Formats: sequence, structure tokens, C-alpha cells
Amino acid sequence: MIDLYASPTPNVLKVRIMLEEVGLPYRLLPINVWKGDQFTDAFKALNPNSKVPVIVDADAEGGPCPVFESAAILIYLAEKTGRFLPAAGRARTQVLQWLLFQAANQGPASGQLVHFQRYAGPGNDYSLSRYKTEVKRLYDVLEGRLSGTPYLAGEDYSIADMAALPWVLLFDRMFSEAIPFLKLDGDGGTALARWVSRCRQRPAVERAIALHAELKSDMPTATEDDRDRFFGRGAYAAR
Ligand SMILES: N[C@@H](CCC(=O)N[C@@H](CS)C(=O)NCC(=O)O)C(=O)O
Repeated sequence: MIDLYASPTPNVLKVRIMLEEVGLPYRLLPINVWKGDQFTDAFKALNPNSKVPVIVDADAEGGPCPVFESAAILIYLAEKTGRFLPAAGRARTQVLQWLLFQAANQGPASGQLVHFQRYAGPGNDYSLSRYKTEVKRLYDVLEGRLSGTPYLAGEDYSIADMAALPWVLLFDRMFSEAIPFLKLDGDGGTALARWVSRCRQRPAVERAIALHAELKSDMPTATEDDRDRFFGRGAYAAR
């Protein structure tokens, strides 16, 4: 059994897609990041960086194995099951390259765009523009790649696709009215939109998306102090 420490967020959805794809039994343990569950000693023993997702694989060789960072979790599950990551050679390098592109670029820039578009409020135009521009640049990189191959790593669907898909879906749903380039315009449109449709034809992807949508955000019940702690501002800002 795998325990998945979770909140209703894109980084967790990546792992859920993989778990649904490979069919390993798992159980969800909700973490209320707005109330600070991620800062407890028990959680920090699993992830000293205080973020979800985290998994604990109870059936790992040598005893229960905790893994944090969504890309590391995807690699762990791929190696455990022998699926969605070739064992060696160029094909493996391609998957790891696009997986790390996601983890080092699309993920962080998208997180900052959410922050400045949704939470930071007035007076942050420079930062909003900076992250919008960076996400647009990354969309162009994805568009260029997917114009030439059906999936990010080439001919085959892989953990790199599972990593990149959730942010693209979230942005289409959440911000495409305010930021038009984030809109997915269906089968006739961009290579990115066609890739999304291709991924969504997989029953495991649709299942994971539907299950994940049942997880409700704790944000509406967060107090101003909870928000300050979460964003590292006010009394929680570094001095
Ligand atoms: N690079 C990390 C990012 C994880 C991350 O940012 N998780 C967010 C939710 S999507 C979180 O736990 N935030 C809590 C916090 O920042 O205190 C990964 O890919 O796993």
C-alpha cells in the first residue's frame, strides 16, 4: 500500500495520474497546507521541505520508503513498476530531460504566476508580468516540442507528460479568461491542445482528474494569519 499525502493541487495530481496508470493500491492522506499541517514535526520527518506530494511506500524493499518531490516520486514509481520510463539509453534520457524541464521551469514559474495573478494583490505588476512572460515562453517551448512529437519524450507517453499536464489543465480552467494564451483551443488548435486531448483519452488520466476534483481546497476557511504563514509574509516574512 502507498500512502499519498495530498492537497488538491497540480503537483499532487501528477502522482495520482501515475498511481492510476500503474494500478498500485494507494490511500490518500489529506494535508491542510493552509492550516500548516506541512510544518509539523511528523510531516517534516517525511519531507523536510514541508510540501506535498509525499508518498510512503509500505511495501518497499528494506521497509517503508518515504519519497518527496513530485518528479522523484514519478521516477520512483516508474522504477518500481517498470513503466513509463525506459530502463536505459537515449529514450530514458529524453524522458528525464523533459521531466526535469517541467520540475525546474514549468512548475516553479506556474506557481509564481498563480501567486501574482491570484493572491498578491495590487502593486505587483512587475512580478505578474515577469511570470506571465516566462510561462508564455515555456508554453512556446512546449508548443515547439509537441509540434514535432506526439508526447514530450517522443513517440511514447511517459512520466514527463504526467508531470506537465496538470499545470496546463489548471491554467486553462482557472486563468484562460484573464490570460488568453493559457486557453486550450481544442483539437483543431495548437499542438499543446492536441497533446492534452491525447493524454486525456487515457482512462487513468480521466480517472485521476475526476478523483482529484473531489478533494476540496481548505483555502476558503484559511484566516489572514494562515494565509500569511502559507505565503511567508507579514509576521512570517524573513527579516
Ligand atoms: N517541487 C515540489 C513543489 C511542491 C509544492 O509546491 N507543493 C505545494 C502544493 S502544490 C505545497 O505543498 N505548498 C505548501 C507550502 O508551500 O507551504 C514538487 O514538485 O513536489
